[in-house]
Formats: sequence, C-alpha cells, structure tokens
Amino acid sequence: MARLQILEYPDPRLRTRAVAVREFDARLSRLIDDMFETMYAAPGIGLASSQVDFHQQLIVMDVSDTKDQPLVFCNPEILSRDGVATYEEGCLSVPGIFDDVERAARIRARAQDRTGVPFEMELEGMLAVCLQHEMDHLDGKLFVDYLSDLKRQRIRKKLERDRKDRASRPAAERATTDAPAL
Ligand code: K2U
Ligand code: ZN
Repeated sequence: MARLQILEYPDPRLRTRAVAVREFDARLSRLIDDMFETMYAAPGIGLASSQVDFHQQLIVMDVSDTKDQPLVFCNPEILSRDGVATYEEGCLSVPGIFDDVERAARIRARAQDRTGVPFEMELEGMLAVCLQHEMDHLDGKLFVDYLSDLKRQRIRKKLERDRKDRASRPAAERATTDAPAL
C-alpha cells in the first residue's frame, strides 16, 4: 500500500467533476487500499478520489473511534434527504480551516461496493455529514464554497502564504515538521 499526495485548495484539479467508475478491477481495489492508508494517516474520517487526483466517483470513509469500520462508496447517489443539521467541518484539502456548514441531517444513499455490488444505506449524524462532504468533492465542490466570498478569499491567501513559508524552509526542517504522523 502507499500514502497518496492530497491536493490542496486552491489547486484547480480539485474542481474536476468525477466520472462514473466502470471497471471494478484489481487496479481500483489497490487505489481503495491506498486511499484508506492515506485517510487513516492524515488522520481523517473520509477521503474522496478527487483529493488524490483520481477523477472517478469513489469515496472511502471510517467515522468509528476504533478505526475499524471502513466504508467504500462507488458511484454514490442521494435518494432522499430529511431535516437540516449544522456541523463544524474541516477538509484534508483545506488544512487547518474549520467552519460551520449546513447540510441534510439524514440521507438515504445508493452506491456500489468495491466489487460493483449495489447497496442502499440510511445515514445520519457524522456519517451523513461526511458522505455529503465527500460527494461534493466528486462534483468539484469544497466546503469553503459554502462560506462568504470574503472568508474564502482570506482562506485562500492564508493557505498560499503557509505553502510559500513551508517551501522556503530548509528541506531537513520541512521533512521533520511535515512528516505524516506514524
Ligand atoms: O474530505 C475530507 O477532507 C475528509 C474530511 C471529512 C469530513 C469533513 C467534514 C466533516 C466530517 C468529515 C476529513 O476527515 S477532515 C478532518 C476531520 C477529522 C475528524 C472530524 C472532522 C474532520
Ligand atoms: Zn474534504
């Protein structure tokens, strides 16, 4: 398995609309395993294929505290929505930024598993928030798009400044501070 590079806002590749998964083969399965390794190492509770520059409709999630309840969603669709809930969201592609986003409180979703077998699932709480957040990624949408233009502009400037600062540090120093948690 391998840890994949996660694209960071405002990288334009994050705005690509993903196409449907058609081949449920060993290559897809290997990517799914790599995405899980990348997500757990980040750490995060969800990851969309768009974030690792793969533009087919694929999401991995695990919202469990014990990190032993992995979920795979290929070609996900939302069949129904109910209620409204506001959560403070973050994003591995927008590091260090958190803000409130309003989404459906409960959803019914249909998707395919890693072998292509279709399934349906009722989701609520963090599961529902996370899947809606990840499905936005597949449409090229980020949670910062729900914020004001002024907030989004400030976030973009901060991330570009942070990246420039990181790039100007000696490589040895970068390696220690940027090393992913083991
Ligand atoms: O898309 C991503 O970057 C993964 C997010 C998923 C997520 C976003 C908002 C709300 C829930 C899930 C990452 O997991 S962000 C890091 C994180 C970790 C734990 C809880 C919330 C956010
Ligand atoms: Zn995200």
